[in-house]
Amino acid sequence: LRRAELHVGVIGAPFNKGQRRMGVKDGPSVIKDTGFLDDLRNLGVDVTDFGSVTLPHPEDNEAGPSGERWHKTVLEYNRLLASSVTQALRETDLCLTVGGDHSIAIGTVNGHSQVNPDHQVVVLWVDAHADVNLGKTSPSGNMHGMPVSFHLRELAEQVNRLPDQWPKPCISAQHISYIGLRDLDPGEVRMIKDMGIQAFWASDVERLGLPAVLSMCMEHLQPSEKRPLHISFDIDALDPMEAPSTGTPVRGGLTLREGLTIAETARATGHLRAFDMVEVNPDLGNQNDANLTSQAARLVILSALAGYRGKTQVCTFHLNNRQA
Ligand code: HAR
Ligand code: MN
Ligand code: MN
Ligand code: MN
Repeated sequence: LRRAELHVGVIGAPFNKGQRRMGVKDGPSVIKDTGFLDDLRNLGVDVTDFGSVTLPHPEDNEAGPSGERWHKTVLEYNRLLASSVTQALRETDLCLTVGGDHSIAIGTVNGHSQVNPDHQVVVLWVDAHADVNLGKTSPSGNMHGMPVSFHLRELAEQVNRLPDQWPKPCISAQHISYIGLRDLDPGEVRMIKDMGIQAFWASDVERLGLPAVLSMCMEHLQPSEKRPLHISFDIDALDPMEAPSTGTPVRGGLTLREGLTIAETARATGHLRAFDMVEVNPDLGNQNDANLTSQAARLVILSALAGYRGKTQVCTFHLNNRQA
């Protein structure tokens, strides 16, 4: 029996209160229906399914002090999710969280950062949007447009947290990079500029080419044993032709091929420890749209976790597993 190269813990996060479209709650089930867990096992990945995180108590409809919709519900849900992510990472090498809307990255990044508090988690945010709004800069009040703001130390004083101050900021502006941006609010553009966050817009990918963009990202973030890499992958980073069933599609996005290359490159660092796949909403568009979108999510996941692209195993790097 050969020992698995990688042990992955998978968490479902069927959560939709970070925005106003119900169907994103079904993201985890339609992505699981693609059979990706069996695909991973067939590719030699050891998989533990940690099941789904749901709120045990009724939802609280109240908004936050700056109009953050479902503020308490979103943050209480994420506190639960964070502890599941921490638990999964104590037992496995890599935690895959399948959403759900992007507000779940409040919990995933926080939970990841708790695993070894001395180690600085570095984050690659792959998205059409920057998701760094504060309550007061958000045009919508939707908290899926805010998760990054909760994590940044530079914004610590400006974010509305739970009464016990959860979640505490856990990353600095130099430890996050963006790829795929093309739809930002004016306040977000200003904050990213002021904090000096590394940001590659879709137009930068076009102008510089993805390999150059990825090497600049990895050089900047420097993933290592002491800087575990977290990827938060919003399916709307991809062009709507590749992934139409998502709540806030923006044309002019990444190709699926580019999405797979990002995933493979992250894997090849050997330091990928957490991966979020979010914003697949099978209610939007027709059945074909939903299938295209969940298959795109499946392929990105297989590339990130197994270096697998369709029918060809393209990436043969060995991971620096903790137990190795
Ligand atoms: N920036 C807009 C807002 O804050 C829309 C962002 C939300 N869309 C997402 N997140 N899918 O990436 O409301
Ligand atoms: Mn193990
Ligand atoms: Mn997002
Ligand atoms: Mn987005």
